[in-house]
Amino acid sequence: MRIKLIDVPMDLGAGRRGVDMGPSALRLAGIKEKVSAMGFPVEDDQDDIFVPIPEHGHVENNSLKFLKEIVTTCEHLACRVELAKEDGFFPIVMGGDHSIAIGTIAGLSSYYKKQGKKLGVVWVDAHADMNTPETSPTGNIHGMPLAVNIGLGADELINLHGNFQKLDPKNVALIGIRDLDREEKRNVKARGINAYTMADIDRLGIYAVIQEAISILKERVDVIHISFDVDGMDPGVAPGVGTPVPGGLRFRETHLIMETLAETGMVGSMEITEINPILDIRNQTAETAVEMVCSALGKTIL
Ligand SMILES: [Mn+2]
Repeated sequence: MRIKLIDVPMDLGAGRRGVDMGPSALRLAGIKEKVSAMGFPVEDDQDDIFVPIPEHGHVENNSLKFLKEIVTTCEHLACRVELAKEDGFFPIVMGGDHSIAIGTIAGLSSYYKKQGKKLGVVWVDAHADMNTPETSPTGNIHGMPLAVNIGLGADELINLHGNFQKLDPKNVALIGIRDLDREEKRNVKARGINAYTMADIDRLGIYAVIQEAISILKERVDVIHISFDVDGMDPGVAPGVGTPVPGGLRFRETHLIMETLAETGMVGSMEITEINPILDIRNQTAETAVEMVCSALGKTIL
């Protein structure tokens, strides 16, 4: 397995500055060295993805802030991800706010569609990211990417990198959620997403939850993408995030999700989002995220 690292230093979809430094924090935490040390060749993507800073962007619609800029960046990202897959790489996309998932998943979906394969996604997050411009209280696009991927939301976003539905909602497992907007809850329930709240995890235990999610996906899909919003973890483990919510996944619980996914042999790509180094403590959040990446690639304790 050859790995390609793709940097997306974007914070246009978030409500506060700082997650644009996520790729730097992950590199400083040694993502390249640690993945290389597992025996995988790691390459950097040769083409920098252009991301304007918010000060140079334009908010034309308060329900979809920085829409034009995010569309341009995500389209570029979708092309880079698709090309990486065509060249046989396992892409690791480093965000950036979670709106980058619109680009990552559009690129993956386009690639797998041509291969006749079905894409599943494990989405680890404190939030459901299932808002639409109508339901979002903020207009920040990082609260919308999962909705967009299943075909809900602004046309410019859902038709990005091809006019087709990028993801079947039944092929999504949403894990760790604990903070949803009222209307957003309705979107999650109505669309048939396999959602596992922190209350479910408390009751069943994380191993039962991830096993159930995997057994559902195994029946339905050929490959799995991990969309990892680090705010899915508890703020005690991952304090450096833009939107911390108490009561999240603990250190070992998060590892076990990744380890169990790696055992399926179905994971073909991953993205890490929402690391905010300004709010972090000595880069601990990025360091933890790198450990989770290694687990997702198959690192085991023994
Ligand atoms: Mn998210």
